[in-house]
Amino acid sequence: MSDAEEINFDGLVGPTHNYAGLSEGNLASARNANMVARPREAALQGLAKMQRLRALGLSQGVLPPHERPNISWLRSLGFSGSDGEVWERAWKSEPTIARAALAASAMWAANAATISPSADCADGRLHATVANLQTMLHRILEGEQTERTLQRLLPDEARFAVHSALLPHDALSDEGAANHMRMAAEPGARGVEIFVYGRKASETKAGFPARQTLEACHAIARSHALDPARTVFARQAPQAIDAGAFHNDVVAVAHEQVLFHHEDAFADKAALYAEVQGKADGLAPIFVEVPRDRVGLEDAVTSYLFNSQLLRLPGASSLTLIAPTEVRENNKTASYVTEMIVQPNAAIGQVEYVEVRESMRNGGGPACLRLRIVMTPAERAAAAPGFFLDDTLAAKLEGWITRHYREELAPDDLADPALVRETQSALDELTRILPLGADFYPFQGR
Ligand code: SUG
Repeated sequence: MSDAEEINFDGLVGPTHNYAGLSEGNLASARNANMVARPREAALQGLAKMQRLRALGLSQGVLPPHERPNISWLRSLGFSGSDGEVWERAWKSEPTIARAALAASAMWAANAATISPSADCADGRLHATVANLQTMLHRILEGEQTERTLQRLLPDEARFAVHSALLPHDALSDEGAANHMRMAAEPGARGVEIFVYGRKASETKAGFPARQTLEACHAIARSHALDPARTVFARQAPQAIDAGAFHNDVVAVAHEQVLFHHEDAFADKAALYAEVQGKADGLAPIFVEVPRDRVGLEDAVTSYLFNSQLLRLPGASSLTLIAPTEVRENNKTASYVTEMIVQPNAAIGQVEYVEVRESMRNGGGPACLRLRIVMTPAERAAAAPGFFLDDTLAAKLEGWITRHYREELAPDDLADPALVRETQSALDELTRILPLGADFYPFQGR
């Protein structure tokens, strides 16, 4: 047995969390546009989820929010003056650009990067490719800081390879781990990596945006030196995207031997099953399919049943689903889950509900908020220790959130130049709580 473990690194919700309706094809983001957001509650909900997983016996990491509003980007677009003036001017003259510059979307760490554990990579290193997130203007801004964060977290080049984002172009559209699954007999064993794409670069587009191209998946698999004999590329069902599954992780999640998915998640389910089975040397895959006549795509998307975290608690004989409370509030998904976990020999035998409502209103469930990194004990020892959550760090973060975050952000509050000062002073302090240093955020150098 290998001692490698899968560690969830959650994105800390940033102080500018708001509802701007920025993501076409993400029904929650559209539905909740211009609602009053509660940044303090959002961040505390995220932290409480991380602490819950720790209480269940799992290791947990944390990733810092990005500098928002992104004043450097606004300066590059010709705005000048003090940082507060840049913000006021941008807000007044370019509202679309300003809203993108304010988004706290880096909280959804499943979109930060694609991770391949060292067991899967020919050079024996753990590989990470930063996602270019090129489909949405507000998200394309994330790659630069994500790369710096991952370099701080994974500094040892002999063990870790952090790749820059693919050139941001429509043909190489990449949204990271949200469109990537891995099945393995246990986390440290060689796995089967499954890349899920929505379109090929040459195809004409129709319907909601398909944010992942096959070409991007191929590029990542090549850079990570994955074995083609253990790598699968599967097309997401176009009807799932059009029903609001803008990432594969809205309709499917995998862990160890288990792939839990909606009947309509994949364009060719039979081919996917056959390919996984054929490539799964040493692993007996279990497919847990939720039929559409039990849970329709619409209920899957509104409840975020599949955007749950699927994991094995220490010593447990079956997997646990960490689901959003919205799953419990939906009769269809609630009764499906209740029945599923009591089946004899259920692959998924427990459910835990977590409250991440503020994030959910922007289309981000428990699984969106985390980036999974499988680490061997040696890799964990080589990673920067300050990103791993313990009670002391959690208490510091809780105090920091409570001191710095606004309780509410209404659409009319967003123009306020004081928001720039507030978020900068919050992030400045954060660089002393997490191992970021005095030059991490661009404003620190101005
Ligand atoms: O990219 N929402 C994010 C949600 C990302 C969820 N991630 C995963 N499924 N892994 C998105 O659409 C909304 C922001 C706003 O509208 O203010 C937003 O960016």
